[in-house]
Amino acid sequence: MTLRIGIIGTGAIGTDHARRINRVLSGAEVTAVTDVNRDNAEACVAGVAPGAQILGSAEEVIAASDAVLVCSWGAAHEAQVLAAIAAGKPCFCEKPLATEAYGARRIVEAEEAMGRRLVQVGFMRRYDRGYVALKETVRTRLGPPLMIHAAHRNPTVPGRYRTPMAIHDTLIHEIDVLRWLLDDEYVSAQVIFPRATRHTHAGLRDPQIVLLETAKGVRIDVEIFVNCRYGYDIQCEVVGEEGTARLPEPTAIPTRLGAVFGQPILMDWKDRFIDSYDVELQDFLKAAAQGTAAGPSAWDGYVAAITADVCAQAQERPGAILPVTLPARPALYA
Ligand code: NAI
Ligand code: ISE
Repeated sequence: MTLRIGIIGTGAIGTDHARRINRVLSGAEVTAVTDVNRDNAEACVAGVAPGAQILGSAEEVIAASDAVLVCSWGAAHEAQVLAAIAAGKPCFCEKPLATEAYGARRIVEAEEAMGRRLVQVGFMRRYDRGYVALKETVRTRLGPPLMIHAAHRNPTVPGRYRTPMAIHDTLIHEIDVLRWLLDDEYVSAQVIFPRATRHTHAGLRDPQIVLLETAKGVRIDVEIFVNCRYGYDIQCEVVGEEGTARLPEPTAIPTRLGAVFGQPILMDWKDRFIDSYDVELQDFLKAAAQGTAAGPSAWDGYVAAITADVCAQAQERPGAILPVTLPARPALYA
């Protein structure tokens, strides 16, 4: 059976997911799309989803599909995911699950009431070969992890990007993947601001350093620098009792040319985890065919949202160490 997939929000990533479902992955076809900007829906259909009808609302897409992808702006995710759960349809939601923790909690509660998992959150780094190998090394060879040094650097961001987005849009990936990497939970967060780059503006403090502490006592520093100019660069080094391990660099051809030893650096986030998007969505399609969801859960999205809210509060009080308090994990997510 070919799953009928609906896509809500056909901008950059919605269109890219439509392409991979129709051209790369197996078992599904994009049959319905919607976007508040109809031009974007038309461009998506014309470019990569010729078999899809353009519908007027998220609800119509949900009704017409076996499973849906929510790829709209973060603020719209909560209502659209809740509508998918209410209809009993598996739903892949791009990060963030909701822009504030209480929205994510409502999704967890709705899924619990339904009694089965229906939501997968788009934390694709858990599917990246580099992070998977790093996790295995940490688990088997490094001894207890003590510290993580990480960095999330973008060459530039759009003018509408503001200070809190460094947490909700950008750091959210590290919040999820580092907790997964360590199999641990956060207990506190702190934000400090170094000297600002001249390439930013009044609405964006850039760079920032977020310091996280876990229940097992691991200390994590994450640099977020979204106007670094030189490339899209994701770094992660774990320091354990017996040694250190690093996230591998993306494959690139090193050159010795003109008296320079060189290695290219990617500029676009779309290229950095391109394989992991394929794997995460294939995982979604496999579970959706059984009427359920796998992979990063609504609970993971909720924990990330709670942590992000604390980090955003910590931005308001630079230097203050704020507690991260998590509720008990429901049985559905054991
Ligand atoms: P975008 O701005 O290119 O596309 C979003 C689309 O959603 C636009 O076409 C917009 O018109 C549409 N839209 C907004 N609100 C809507 C609503 N209520 N109903 C229907 N359509 C609506 O943004 P982009 O980069 O595609 O991001 C979309 C989501 O994906 C965001 O939550 C973002 O954080 C996430 N994302 C995840 C990435 C990842 O690495 N996992 C990478 C990039 C984005
Ligand atoms: C973007 O929205 C993403 O999700 C990318 O994966 C991330 O690395 C980038 O910083 C965000 O702006």
